[in-house]
Amino acid sequence: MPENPLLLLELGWGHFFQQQLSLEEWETATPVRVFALNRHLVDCVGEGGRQKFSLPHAWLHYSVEDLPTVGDWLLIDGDGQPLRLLERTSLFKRMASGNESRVQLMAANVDTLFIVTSCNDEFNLSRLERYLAMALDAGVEPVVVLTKVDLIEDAEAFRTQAGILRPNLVVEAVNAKDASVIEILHPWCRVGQTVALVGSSGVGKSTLVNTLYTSVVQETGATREGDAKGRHTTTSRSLHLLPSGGLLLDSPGMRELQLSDCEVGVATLFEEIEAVARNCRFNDCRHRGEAGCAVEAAAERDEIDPRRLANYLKLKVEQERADETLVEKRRREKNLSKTYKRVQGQKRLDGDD
Ligand SMILES: Nc1nc2c(ncn2[C@@H]2O[C@H](COP(=O)(O)OP(=O)(O)O)[C@@H](O)[C@H]2O)c(=O)[nH]1
Ligand SMILES: [Mg+2]
Ligand SMILES: [Zn+2]
Repeated sequence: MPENPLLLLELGWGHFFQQQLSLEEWETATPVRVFALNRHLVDCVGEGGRQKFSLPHAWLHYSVEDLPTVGDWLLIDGDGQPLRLLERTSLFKRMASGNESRVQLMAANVDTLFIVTSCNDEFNLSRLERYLAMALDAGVEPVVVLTKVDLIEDAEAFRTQAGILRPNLVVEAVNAKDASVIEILHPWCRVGQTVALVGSSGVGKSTLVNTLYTSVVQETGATREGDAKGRHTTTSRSLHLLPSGGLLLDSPGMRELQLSDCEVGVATLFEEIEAVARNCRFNDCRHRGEAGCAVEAAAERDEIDPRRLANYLKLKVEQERADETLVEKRRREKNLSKTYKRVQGQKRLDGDD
C-alpha cells in the first residue's frame, strides 16, 4: 500500500475511465482503485489515500463479473460508499478449482503481462502459446521475459523461437537477478502502468519482482530453505507500487493461471490457421480427417508448422470443454431457479409464505 497520497494518473487512471463518468459523477463521485480484496472487504486507494469498505449488500447478488476484483476502478460517494464499478480495459478470469465450474475474476485493468520463461528445459513453445492466448483473450499486451540468460552461451536461439509465435511479439532476455532488468523492463513499468507476471514455478518470477523492487520483498527458490522469517510472501491478490512508478499486480493464482474460456485469444494467436480453416468444406470442421479439410491439406504441403497445429487443436479441445462446463452450469442454474420459482409459487398457493 502506498504511504503518500497519489495522483489518479499515478494509480493508472486515464481517458478510458474518465470518459465513463457523467457530469454529475464527475462533480460528486471519487474514483478509487482496488488494491486488495479480502472476501467482501475492499481495500482501495484514491487521491484521498487508502480506504476500506465492505461491499454493499445489494452487490452480493450481482453476477461474478460485475463485482470488483484487484485492479478495478470504483466510484465512491461522499460517505466513502461504492456507487459503481467502471468498465475495464482488460480482465483476467479463470474457472474456480473443484467441480463447480464457476468463473473467478483474477485481475482487472492490467496493461502488460510478463510471460516469464527461462533459457533451459523449461522453455516450451506450446506453453508460451497457452499464455499468449490468455493475454490476448484478456486484452493485455504480452511481453515474453526470458530469464537465466547468464547461465547459457547464447540466448539468441530462444529469443528467435519465441519471437515467431506472434507478429511483433516483444521478447526480452534477462538475468532476473541483475539490476539491468529494471532498465530493460522499464518501458512497461512507467508511472501508472500496470503489469502482472505468469510463468511456471522456478523460472524466476519472484527473483524478477525482487529485482524490480530493488530490495528483497519475496522469498525465492534460493532463499526458501534458509531463514525466510519476516519476508513478505504473496498470499493474496494485491497491487503494489514499484519504485519505477509502475503498479505490479501480484497474485499466486495469477502466476499459474490456467487457460479457461479463451476462445478469442486462441483464435487471435493462431489466426494463420484460422484463416486456412475458413476454406474447410464444413463450418464445424475439426480438422481431424473430415472430407475437404483445408487445414490438413495445408499441413501435408508443409504450409503449417505441425507443432503449432497440434497445439492449436489441443487448445481448441480445451476451450470446448470449458464451454461445455459453462453451458452445463448455466442450465443447472436455470433449472434451479425454475424449481425455486415453482416452490415459491406453490408456497403462495398454499398460503404459507
Ligand atoms: N542465474 C540466474 N538464476 C536465476 C534467474 N532467475 C531466477 N533464478 C534462480 O532460479 C531459482 C528460482 O527462482 P524464483 O524466482 O524463486 O522462481 P519462481 O518460482 O518463478 O518465483 C532461484 O534460485 C533464483 O535465484 C536468472 O535470471 N539467472
Ligand atoms: Mg516464486
Ligand atoms: Zn478442417
